[in-house]
Amino acid sequence: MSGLFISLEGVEGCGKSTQAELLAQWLEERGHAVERAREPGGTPVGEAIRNILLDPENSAMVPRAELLLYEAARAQHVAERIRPALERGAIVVCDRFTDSTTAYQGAGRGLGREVIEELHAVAAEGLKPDLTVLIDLPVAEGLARAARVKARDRIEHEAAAFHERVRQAFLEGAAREPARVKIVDGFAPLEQVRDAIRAQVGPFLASRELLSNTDGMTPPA
Ligand code: Z5A
Repeated sequence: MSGLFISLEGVEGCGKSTQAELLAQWLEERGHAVERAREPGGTPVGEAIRNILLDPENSAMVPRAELLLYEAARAQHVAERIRPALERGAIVVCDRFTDSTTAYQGAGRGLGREVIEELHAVAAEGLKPDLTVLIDLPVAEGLARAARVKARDRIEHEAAAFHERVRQAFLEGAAREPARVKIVDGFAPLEQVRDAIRAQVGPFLASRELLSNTDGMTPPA
C-alpha cells in the first residue's frame, strides 16, 4: 500500500476532532489526497453500530458485547474505506482507532490487552497506524470541554476512575511504542496543539518522502 495511516487518540474532549480536521486541511494544502475517518463509524454499517454503542439507553450492554461491536464497526471501516484509501495512495487521518479499544475496553472495562490485540488482528486484518498522535489531557478538563458541546453519551456516563484508567492506558501504550505513538500536550492553546502535531507529522512525512514542502523540517533519526 502506498498511502499513510495517521490516527489521533486521547480521552474525550482532548481536541481530536478539531485537530484531525486542521491536520487534514494542512495536508491537503500541501497537495496530498486525504481521507477523513473516525471510529466508531465511517460507513453506513459502522454508523448504525455507533448509534447502538453510544446510546445511553443501552446501559445493559456487557463489556464483551461492547468490545465486539467496536471491532465489528472497525472491520467494516477497514475493508470499505481505510484499505481502499491507502491503496489509492491517500493519507488517512482517523479520529480514534485500535488504541482506543485497548484503552477503553482493555483498561477501562478491564478486558485485558491480549484478547483485544487478537481481535484487532482479525478486525483490522493486522493494519496498524503508521503514526499515532496521542493528545494527552487531564480527564476532568476533557469531560468539561465535551460537556460544553454535546450531551453525554453512554461511555461518558462512566465514572471518573474509568476515564483515568483510559488515560493511563493511552500513556502506557505510547511508552510501549514510542516510535509510532507521539504524545502532544492537549492542555495547551488550540494553535499550539496544532503546531505540535505538525511538528510530529511533517518530519514523519518527509522521512517517507511524501511531503514536497517540508519548510526546513528534518526527518527523525
Ligand atoms: N470508544 C471506545 O470505547 N472504544 C473504541 O474502540 C473506540 C471508541 C474507537 C466515541 O465518542 C466514544 O467511543 C468515545 C470512546 C469510545 N468515548 N466517549 N465518550 P465520540 O466520537 O462521540 O467522541 P470522542 O471521540 O470521545 O471525542 P469528543 O468528545 O467529540 O472530543 P474530541 O474530538 O476529543 O474534542 P473536540 O470535539 O475537538 O473538542 C472538544 C471541545 O474542546 C470543543 O469545544 C473544542 O473547540 C474545544 N477544544 C479543542 N481543543 C482545545 C484546546 N486546545 N483548548 C481549549 N479548548 C479546546
